[in-house]
This record gives sequence, C-alpha cells and structure tokens, in this order.
Amino acid sequence: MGKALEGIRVLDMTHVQSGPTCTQLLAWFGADVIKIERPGVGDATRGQLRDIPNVDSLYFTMLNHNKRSLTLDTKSAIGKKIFTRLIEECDVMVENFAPGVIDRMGFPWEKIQEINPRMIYASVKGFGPGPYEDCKVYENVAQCTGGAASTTGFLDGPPTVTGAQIGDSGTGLHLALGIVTALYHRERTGRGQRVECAMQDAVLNLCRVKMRDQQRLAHGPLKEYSQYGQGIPFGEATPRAGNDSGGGQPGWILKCKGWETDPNAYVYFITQAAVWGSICDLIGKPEWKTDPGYATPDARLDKIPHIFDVIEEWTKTLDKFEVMRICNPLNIPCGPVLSMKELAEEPSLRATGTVVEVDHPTRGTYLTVGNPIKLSASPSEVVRSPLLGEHTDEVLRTVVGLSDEEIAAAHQEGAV
Ligand code: CAO
Repeated sequence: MGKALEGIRVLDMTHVQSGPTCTQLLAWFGADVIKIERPGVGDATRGQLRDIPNVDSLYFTMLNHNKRSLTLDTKSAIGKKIFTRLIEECDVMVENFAPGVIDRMGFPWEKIQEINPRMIYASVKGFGPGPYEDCKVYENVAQCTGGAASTTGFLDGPPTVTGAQIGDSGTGLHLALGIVTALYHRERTGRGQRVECAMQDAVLNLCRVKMRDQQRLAHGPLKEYSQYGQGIPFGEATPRAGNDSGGGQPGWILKCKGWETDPNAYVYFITQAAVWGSICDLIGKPEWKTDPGYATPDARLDKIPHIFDVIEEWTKTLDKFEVMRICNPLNIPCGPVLSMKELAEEPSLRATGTVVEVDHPTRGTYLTVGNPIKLSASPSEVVRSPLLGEHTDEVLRTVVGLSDEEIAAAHQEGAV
C-alpha cells in the first residue's frame, strides 16, 4: 500500500501562502504535485523575507515541501501546448491567482473541463461572488473582512489581527478538504468539478462562534464575557473579548512567575465547572465551594474578572510549567503560553514529526512544521522544497511526453 493520495497528480498553479498550503498537504499525503512557476521568476515568496542572500526564503521552503518545480510561461505558444498536455495528464488543478488571471491565460473553467472532464479545478479567491469579487486579497484583509479582527483584541483597544494565518493557511486547509471530497465524488461519477473557497468565507467559518454570539446578543448580554462582570454594557455587535474563552467554561490568560521580564510567562487557565472545588482548594479559597455567590457556574458569571484576579495571585507564585504540572492531575484544563523558541526546541514535537529538520542544497539545514494530520497507513515524510525549475526536463519528458529535441526547443524559446 502506498501513500493515501498516490497516483493523484496535481497541477499546482499556486503562489504565496493560501494555495501552497493546500497543495503541500496533498503532497504530504502522497500526491505528485507539479508546481508551475514563471521562468526566471518563480513564486514571489522565493525572494521575500530572505534571511540568506540568493537562497530560497524560509517563507517559500516551508510552504512548498514534497513538490516538483516546472518553469513554464503559460502565455507563450509552446507554453500553452505544454499546459494543455498537463491539464490532460493531471487530476487536480489548484490556483490562487487574482480574479480573472486564469481566464486571461486562455484557460477558463469551461475550456479546462473540455480538455479533461475528470479535472478537479480548485481555486482560492479573496471573496466569493458579490461586490468585492474582483479584489486582490492578502491574509490580514481576510481576517478583517471575515470577522476575526472585529472580535479579536481587548474591549478598549482597536480591532486586532492574529498571528495564526487563518486567512491564508486556513483557506488552504478548507480547499484541500474540498479537493479530496471532489476526488471521492469523482470515484462514483467519473466527473471532475469546480471547487472554490473564498478567504472571507473561510475566516467567517472559523469565526462561527462569534456569529453565534451575534444572535445571542438579541436576547440579552453575553454573560460569559468579562465585560458583563465589569458592568460594561454591550453594543450592537459581538464585542472583542480579550482572552475570554468564548465557550461555556470561563477562561483567561494569567501571569506566572517571571512575567515582569519574560513576555511569555503566562498560562491559560479554565475554570471548568466540574473541577471548581479543586480550584478553590488550590488557590486558598475553600469557602467559595459553598458560598452561594460562587458555588454554581451561574452565580459566578458576574464575578469572572474578580475570580481570575484571585487565581492569578496563585499562578504568579509558580512558573507556567509548574501550574500545568499541578493542575493536570486535578483535571483542571490549562496550558502554558509557549513561545516559538520553546516550540522549536520541544522534543515531543520533534518525535512526532510536527517539527522537522530538513536539509536543503543551498540553504543547509532548516526547521519546518511538518504535517499536523497523522494518517496511520500513510505517514508523511517531509522532503525539501524544489529549486526553481529543478524538475522541468523530468516533467516535460515523463509527464508531458516531449522528446529531447522538443525540450531543447522549449528552452530556446524561453517557454520553460
Ligand atoms: N506564465 C505566465 N504568466 C504567469 C505565470 C506563468 N507561469 N504565472 C503567473 N503569471 C502571471 C499571471 O498571468 C498574472 O498576469 P496578468 O495579471 O497580466 O494576467 C500575473 O502573473 C500574476 O497575477 P496575480 O495578480 O495573481 O499576482 P499578484 O502578485 O499581483 O497578486 C495576490 C497576488 C495574492 C494578491 C493575488 O494573486 C490574489 O488576490 N489571489 C487570490 C487571493 C489569495 O490567494 N490571496 C492570498 C495571498 S497569500 O496566500
């Protein structure tokens, strides 16, 4: 048994982050992903945020593992012929160009379907059909237009974007699921289909619980939000809620020992109802177990900020890992705020392949995040990203079926 997606060939027209995240996942699951890049130029991220001169950036290498790179000018005459052959030979085509780019290349969906009716054509755009359908979009635009920014940050501060790339990588993940679903559908019908995911829609999907709260607002204040306990009235829209858990079990980020100098000496602490008694004992407030003002979750709702202030007096006496060590045996859900440095050095993440060291011919060894989705019969091995055009001749010969003379002619014309 090979890898789960072995035998699936992907024509990868993606660039920057959202599309490459999707095709990298497919490649990790065993698909043959052929990344098409402009001759001499390549994916713009190869040259962005460079840490070493003239070497593919970490931005590029960390999003393009396990792929082959073919340079191709899809606007040249030879390029169009090669591209048509690739559409014939591939199962999936993925792109995240600006709206209209693929049509201008001369390959609208109708034509792709005509060339290969089994083709699954997947694309990321900033917006779905509507007033903004022609707009170019980057990560933080999607975070703002999809509802994440208006609900992230503190009540008295401006809207805030998150470091998690929910617009780009989040949409790429959604798209990958759409592609695999369409492949499953093709098994039964023999036909491909179009798969589209707008970044605004993907972000909104990830902010689903905030849309839930928007509707709950019509029936009264959101009592699990800290602002309720602080006596601050609610407005018309779901507010920013700082570090509130957003769920039925209140939570907050609390200072731990060393917070004055260490920006990550914090722990997320959840006062789950089932373990309330253990929390009261730990923080030296055993009387809260029976006090009618604190004994039940409902009674505590108007005191959430105060309760966390008291718990913090306890967490400040311990380092974040000690808090975790003490709380875990008591089933109190909590988690230290881990820095990127700590995550990079965490042995258990190395052991599972979630953090991987990769060797690269021009960069040397670098660290990357491997496949977070683990399949027992199809484990992922992380293979370094390709150099620009590294597999051009190989793909032209074995996939497109060109002779050595035809390959030489394509080079001479500047088409590859
Ligand atoms: N051969 C010939 N031409 C090529 C080519 C190839 N192999 N690959 C790309 N091109 C051309 C395209 O044809 C297009 O040219 P025209 O506009 O003249 O038709 C151009 O290169 C690239 O188009 P673009 O508009 O997509 O690129 P950009 O850098 O200006 O914009 C981005 C980047 C991300 C804003 C835009 O692609 C976009 O909005 N994509 C959809 C949303 C998205 O994915 N955003 C996430 C970005 S981070 O992941």
